[in-house]
Amino acid sequence: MPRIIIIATGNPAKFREISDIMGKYDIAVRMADLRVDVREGTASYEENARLKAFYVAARLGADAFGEDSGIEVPALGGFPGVMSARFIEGRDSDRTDALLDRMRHLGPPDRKAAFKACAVIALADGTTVVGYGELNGRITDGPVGENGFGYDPVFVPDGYDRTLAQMSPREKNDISHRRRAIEAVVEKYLFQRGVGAE
Ligand code: ITT
Repeated sequence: MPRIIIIATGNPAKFREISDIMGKYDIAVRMADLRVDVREGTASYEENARLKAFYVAARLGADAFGEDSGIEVPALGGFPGVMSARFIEGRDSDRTDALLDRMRHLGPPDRKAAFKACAVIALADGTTVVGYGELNGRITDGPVGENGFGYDPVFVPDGYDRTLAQMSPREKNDISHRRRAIEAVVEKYLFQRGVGAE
């Protein structure tokens, strides 16, 4: 019987990526069938990931996975960071346009950016494990590509000449911040549970 982890996200695109990335482990994932009603803070990805995971673990009495992520532009002081989903209301494309607008005056050296993710698994016994991931790259002048979600159409990873939205889901999942955070947290989780120890 695989272990079951409930995924505390309201974002179906994120859930698909998490589910694909976790596919290589002997873990079954389910999207939480409740609204993850947490007020996300501004302090850190980890704080928000913990809030989401604990919310679901406490209500469902099961091991739960929460993830918080964002994109950071060093030339803008790390903006939008933890506020990536919320710095203006509207759709993903509105926020992408707003970011491009703020970067209009910036040349190539200042267009460096990084996706960051923190993943937390809250265990039904009240303990937690945490993993981080990062993907470095640059922001384009305009959106290109149809795949993925969020800022994918404006982000080209280092070493590539295509945006994440021009890549297949598998290509993105091979290199993403989310993959790195998930691998880090799941390996600790399995080790702690006495499965797959090195
Ligand atoms: P949940 O909180 O319900 O998990 P969410 O979409 O609100 O879903 P976050 O609060 O973690 O997720 O916000 C993440 C923000 O960063 C959001 O604006 C995303 O579009 C963006 N983001 C994170 N990872 C991304 C990725 O892989 N590709 C594109 N954008 C991403």
